[in-house]
Amino acid sequence: MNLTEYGWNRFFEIQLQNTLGMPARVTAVHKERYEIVCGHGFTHARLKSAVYYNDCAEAFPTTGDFVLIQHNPGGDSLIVKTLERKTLFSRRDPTPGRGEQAVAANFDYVFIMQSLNHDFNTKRLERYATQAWQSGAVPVAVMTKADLVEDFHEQTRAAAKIARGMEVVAVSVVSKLGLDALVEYLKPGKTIVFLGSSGVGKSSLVNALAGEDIMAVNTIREDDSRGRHTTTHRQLLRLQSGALLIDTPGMRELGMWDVSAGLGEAFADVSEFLGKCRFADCRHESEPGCAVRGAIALGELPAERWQSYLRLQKEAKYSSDRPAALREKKQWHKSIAKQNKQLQKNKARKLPGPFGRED
Ligand SMILES: Nc1nc2c(ncn2[C@@H]2O[C@H](COP(=O)(O)OP(=O)(O)OP(=O)(O)O)[C@@H](O)[C@H]2O)c(=O)[nH]1
Ligand SMILES: [Mg+2]
Repeated sequence: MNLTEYGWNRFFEIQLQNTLGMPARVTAVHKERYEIVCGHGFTHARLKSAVYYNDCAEAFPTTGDFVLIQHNPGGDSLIVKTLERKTLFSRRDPTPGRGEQAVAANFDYVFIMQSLNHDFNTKRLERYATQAWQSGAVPVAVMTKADLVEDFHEQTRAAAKIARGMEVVAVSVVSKLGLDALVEYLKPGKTIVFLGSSGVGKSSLVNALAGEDIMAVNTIREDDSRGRHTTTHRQLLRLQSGALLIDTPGMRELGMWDVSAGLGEAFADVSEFLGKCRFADCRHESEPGCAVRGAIALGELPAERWQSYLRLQKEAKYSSDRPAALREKKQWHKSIAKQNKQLQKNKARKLPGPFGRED
């Protein structure tokens, strides 16, 4: 088995200097047991506890990670190192207090999947796109089940509007619509991660692109049209074309981890106006010469986009550094109280307000 068939490339090769161990890629994670592929083919592995649990220096591997192993032909191999990741998708761990959870690693494209009949939601698409840009990969909006709606052009237009720079493709595994458009992403050695709510058709699309039923698929619930969480673990698999796909269990909401870098790309239309205000520390609230509020007033920036940007920025800050966010909030309330106090004093003495006029 040649690991280049599983996405191994120079980025990982150069990390081998002065290290011991055989390279392998994680294809699935089952609690403490890992499915891996290495030069000897498919096998299982466990973490070397002295490395992962005692000095906590190594990141816990996730699906798609390249690792170094001590190969054991008679049983489970030992994972001794997680190689630096080219891209990473992480979210807030659903278990409180556990911080960040790595969802998938080392992918080139993120298929953000929503179904056209039930699941389409521009706000959620916006969140996923921000996360995807943050990961360092290229996002593609894949709108599924096109055969179940009469006209989807309004939805694809809405998606394209909020997801600038991201291709939007409507697909159906029933009518085969749009599958051709996805073929350009299925290149040898490239990895694509499929993300989206349960029941949107991630595994169905994996099967359609593979040309065979590899992943289990289940009908959605009739009462509330939700999926049944059929896929229970993240699975990396290789297509005939040489492309690598990571199917994931449905994730409706993403606990945002630090997405500050991704925000800039997902909200390029907003970023354009940032840093152009008269005051460098402008909060874009009531300051004169604010480029953001000016752009909204002139219709150059939709107010909704600005609100989305603020919401995601606040959430990202809160989840990545909660104590700092709370400190900042407290400080902000203090400064408002101080300004109000000054205003009352000035009014009593009939002095101009902070903006050089009677506020
Ligand atoms: N009509 C139609 N049904 C589809 C299409 N794609 C998927 N489905 C159906 O949607 C249901 C859910 O599909 P899955 O592929 O299991 O969905 P999933 O996103 O993998 O769900 P989880 O594994 O629970 O996250 C199944 O009944 C599929 O047959 C499509 O393009 N058209
Ligand atoms: Mg599935």
